[in-house]
Amino acid sequence: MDRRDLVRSLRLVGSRNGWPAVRAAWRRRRIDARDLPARGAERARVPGAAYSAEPLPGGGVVRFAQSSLRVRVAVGGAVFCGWDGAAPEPSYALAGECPEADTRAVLEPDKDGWRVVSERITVVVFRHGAVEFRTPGGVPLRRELPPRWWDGSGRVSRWVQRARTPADAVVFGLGGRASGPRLATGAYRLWNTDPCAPFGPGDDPLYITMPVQFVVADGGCHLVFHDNTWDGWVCLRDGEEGAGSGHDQPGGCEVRFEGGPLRYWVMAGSPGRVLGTWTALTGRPALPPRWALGYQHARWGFGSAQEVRRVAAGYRERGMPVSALHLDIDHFDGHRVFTVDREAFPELPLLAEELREDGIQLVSIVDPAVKAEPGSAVYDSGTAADAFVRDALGQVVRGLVWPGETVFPDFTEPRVRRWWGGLYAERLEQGFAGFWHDMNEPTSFTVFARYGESTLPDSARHGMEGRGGDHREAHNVYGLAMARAGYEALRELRPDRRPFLFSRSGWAGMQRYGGTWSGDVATGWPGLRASLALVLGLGLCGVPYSGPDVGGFHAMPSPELYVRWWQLSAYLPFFRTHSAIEGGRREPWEFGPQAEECVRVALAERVRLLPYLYTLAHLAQRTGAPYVRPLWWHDPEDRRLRACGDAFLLGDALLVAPVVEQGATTRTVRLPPGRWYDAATGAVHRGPGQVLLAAPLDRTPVLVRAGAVLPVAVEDGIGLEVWAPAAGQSGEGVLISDEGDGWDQPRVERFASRWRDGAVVVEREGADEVGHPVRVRGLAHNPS
Ligand code: NBV
Repeated sequence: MDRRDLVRSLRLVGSRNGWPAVRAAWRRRRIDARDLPARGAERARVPGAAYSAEPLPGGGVVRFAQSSLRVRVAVGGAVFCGWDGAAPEPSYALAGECPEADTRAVLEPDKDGWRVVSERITVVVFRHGAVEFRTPGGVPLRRELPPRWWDGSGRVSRWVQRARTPADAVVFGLGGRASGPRLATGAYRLWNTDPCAPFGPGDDPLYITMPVQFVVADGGCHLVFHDNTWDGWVCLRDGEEGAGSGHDQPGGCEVRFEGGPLRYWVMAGSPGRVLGTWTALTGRPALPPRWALGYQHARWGFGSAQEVRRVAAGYRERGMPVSALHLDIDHFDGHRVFTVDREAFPELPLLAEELREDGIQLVSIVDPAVKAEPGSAVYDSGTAADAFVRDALGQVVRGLVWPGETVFPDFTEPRVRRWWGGLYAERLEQGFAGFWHDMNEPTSFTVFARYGESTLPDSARHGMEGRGGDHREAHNVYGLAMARAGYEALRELRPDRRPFLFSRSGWAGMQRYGGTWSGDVATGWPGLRASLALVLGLGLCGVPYSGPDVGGFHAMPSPELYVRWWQLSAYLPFFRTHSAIEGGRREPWEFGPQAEECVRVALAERVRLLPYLYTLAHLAQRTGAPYVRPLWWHDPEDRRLRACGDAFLLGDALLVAPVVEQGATTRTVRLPPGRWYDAATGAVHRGPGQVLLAAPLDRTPVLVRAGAVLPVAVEDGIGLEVWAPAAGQSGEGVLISDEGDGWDQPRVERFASRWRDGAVVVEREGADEVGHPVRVRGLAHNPS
């Protein structure tokens, strides 16, 4: 048992939930001991020698002595590999139907075995089951060694697959990892987990795990996705470069699963292309309503409508626009989901209306666990709908969460999703405009991890879309399926609005339904750094909308830390202050006048950049490209950029270098190639290289790409801020705008900037007039 677990467990035992938690842990163990099939004898297996191959649309099938491999290139360029007859469907990750096979790709004999040549990847299948993926130019991207299975009873096979990647390859992704964005040598578990304590960079796994690796190497980028929802591990080993000595050790990756199919997808190309292909396969990110890009404020423990009004008034009086206030579980009646504490929050719809008139939306937390309490409406209707997870003997499984003894909807059952979705009608009637899914790993309190994890029993039964299965297979997609239930319901209940939903847990494809946030990130400088790692890593897994609890979740940050957290988050998609009930307040005026002033500057910049951020939201939805991108986005072959995880590109135009070290008043910034302007001073810097920038407490270093045309808010609408291109060069920008909600086609305006007759001019594609006020910047350093 580690120290964290001990501390957490002792704390829980000492609390009101102490004995119920001991009982719940014991019950969970007993159910699993009774119902989980014993592992029994297992038989190890490898594919053996290939004996035949048959071309099929998009590739073909190679038959080995003890297995078979189907290779299928899909339209769009993603390559599917399925062993032992595994097909792409059914899959929780795929959005809709599996894409058609690209019939131009065919399986043909090769000197090593067989190969499938496609537009972006060449796949070579070796005679004993190794599979190599190469760029069209023949550069190896990854080589999968023959897999190994351990076939057990009940059709469950564990399996392991090792791969080699180039010596210089670095890996990102695997969901939300606090230690990232670049994932170092180590073992990463694939099991969505509530750490049940504030987390920092050393804590793993967390709420969102995904078998998605984004691999970047000099020879090219690729994404590999093992489409398997079971418990597993990915062990990464950095390669070693022999500094030209010819002794390069390849990088290594070992993927193990406790069951489920051995099937995976590989896609390659530039980072933008890879994410385009990935989100074409698993769904484009949902477009949030415009207000969801504004600054938002949450608190566990507002406690009453008066307090909500007081906080809203505080922001209003100080001229600090807040776009949403979030109500946590304390607004429920006894922590029961889909209820309201009517004493503390009488007439919630009225409060919502009042706030809306001030431009503030109300967001509601939604927990999946339902208090097991006959007579309460949600429990009774769920029982009537047979909605709750049962054990193998047919008893409803009970756990322990905030309201006490609880039961858990089985979101992997379509009819349960419909029942659950209907409950959002109550939330809409209360006036809520957005939804915050929490505790959906799912979490059920337990003591001492060795008596079981803080979730449902492994043997608990799930519908799995009619196929039937147990929690070992359903666990990782519980949050994803809950998000689906909420999203689909909101589309029906409020067809003219775009759903706004973010979920603590999730899996590959969750971006179709909404975004996520950090969860309970620890207050402290390491927590601040972890916040950025999470956003960057999730973006590379296709989930572009996320952000941390600004200020950290559990304790009061120092004014300096609070300011730096604000300054980072003002450039992240989801921008929300939040804290635990005992974590202190997060209103800017609680941190003294100097901090308040710094926050005011950061907030003003956020507001100014809204048209740009909203354009990035539209671009994410159209292309899968995250708003927040690693510095190597356009230059993946630059190893120094790959090593840099404490700065990022916001879209194509901005490079943000937040201060994440206590006491720092300067910071070094690594620059991608090109000409960059310091947004504060206008000073010019040339990349590639490294510069030292001033970073006093009231400033985040931000650089702007020369030639960028940046849509920004100006007094009466949207203006264009143009940063002079380098001499003889041109630049560009795009503005995508709409009503802020709804489904109407947005307006897309493309702009180009260039030098003409000694002046910088901007033109709009296909139009004579630019149509927006233009401000040219960076001229002082460009004598014409
Ligand atoms: O609902 C209370 C909290 C919430 O404030 C937080 O954002 C979630 O991550 N919730 C977790 C449950 C309790 C955590 C200790």
